[in-house]
Amino acid sequence: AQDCLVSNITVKQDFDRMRYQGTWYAVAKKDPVGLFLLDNIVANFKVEEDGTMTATAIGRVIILNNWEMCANMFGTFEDTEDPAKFKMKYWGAAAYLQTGYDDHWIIDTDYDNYAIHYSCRELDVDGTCLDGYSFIFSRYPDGLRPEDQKNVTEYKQSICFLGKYRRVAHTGFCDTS
Ligand code: FEN
Repeated sequence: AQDCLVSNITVKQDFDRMRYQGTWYAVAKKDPVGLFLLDNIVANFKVEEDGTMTATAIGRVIILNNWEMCANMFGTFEDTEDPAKFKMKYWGAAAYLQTGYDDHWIIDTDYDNYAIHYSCRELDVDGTCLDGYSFIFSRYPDGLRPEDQKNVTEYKQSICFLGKYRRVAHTGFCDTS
């Protein structure tokens, strides 16, 4: 949305959760305020037998005393009237990890190569997003295909997060946990 109103952000038409299943590598992220995953972020989506979408995510965090850990996170998705807009309950395998309840919107995906995820946690008084986060996911750990980059950049702009992303490194830190 040109006006950056969250209510005007468009999401993937006829989102197909079956095709979205499997592994997605975070290649870029826009962070929210507060605690989050640092890097080496890999998500895995699944559709359960009753049709519910669930996901796991792993990522590096630094806890107290500068201790590096891999956080194992779990999410369950509640459907809404829009098939590409979910509410996600999430929690961590370890008790020190924060739990939460976030919007989870799929802005665009071709299912086979890239996906743009969006979550606004707090609306500003003017209807723009005051605190939110976003992931650019790729089916490949090495990043997006060159032919998808222009498309993804346009969608970053459409959610008013262009220029706010950082690359997500994949160093192998969380590959064996
Ligand atoms: C998402 C898609 C797949 C499922 C899930 C996703 C979201 C994950 C979130 C993770 C939050 C992590 C936190 C970490 C934390 C969208 C990838 C579930 C929203 C909040 C610390 C850091 C330091 C410390 C304690 C805790 O709690 N980190 O001392």
